[in-house]
Amino acid sequence: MELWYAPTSPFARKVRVAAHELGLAERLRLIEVDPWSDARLRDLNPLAKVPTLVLDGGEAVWESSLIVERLADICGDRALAPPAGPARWEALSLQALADGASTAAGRLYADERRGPGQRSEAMLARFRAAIDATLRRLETSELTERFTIGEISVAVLLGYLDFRGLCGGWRETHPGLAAWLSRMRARESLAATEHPATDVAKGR
Ligand SMILES: N[C@@H](CCC(=O)N[C@@H](CS)C(=O)NCC(=O)O)C(=O)O
Repeated sequence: MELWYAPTSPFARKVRVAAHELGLAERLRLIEVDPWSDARLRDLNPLAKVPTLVLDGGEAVWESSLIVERLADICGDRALAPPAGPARWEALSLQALADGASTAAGRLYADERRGPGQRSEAMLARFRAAIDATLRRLETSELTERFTIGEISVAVLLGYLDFRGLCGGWRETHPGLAAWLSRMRARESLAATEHPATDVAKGR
């Protein structure tokens, strides 16, 4: 299988962490791509986004949540993405919240780099508000030591905030979340998929 990815993408990292947790990392051939300029990606995925998974038979799968479901299905694992009941909704709900905040963080990072005339201060404030409210909600929610797709998405969100230097003081204002992340960071799946040094020039 191929995983078309960008090392800066939190969504691609989420899939890579999940692949490690599922024991599938060795089966993924990583193909680094710039989704903004590489036309090959749009041939596979009309949305031209990373991550995009290409299955051995050639089928392309887009959207990180769907990719994780496919990977879990391939190895018959039911722990990362529980199949039914409250555990499933909790995991998917947590994933959706963290992914939404990662989207806001990505847009905040990109828009902050535009000139004052080319960005909307109202939108920047809205992205910041979404991230801040998500962190507050996560601080008061019961994050467990389980590592479902929900917790993976939260860990990836926090890693992305650190990587982009967004919300610098979040550990001081959210000590429970900070302590949870430092316990989770011992996992090999997170260590093996760290974002690289920031490429500020590209701003992506
Ligand atoms: N909801 C998508 C988001 C993927 C996404 O936005 N990827 C970004 C990189 S972090 C991308 O490929 N952007 C290129 C574009 O929007 O054209 C997912 O979970 O896979």
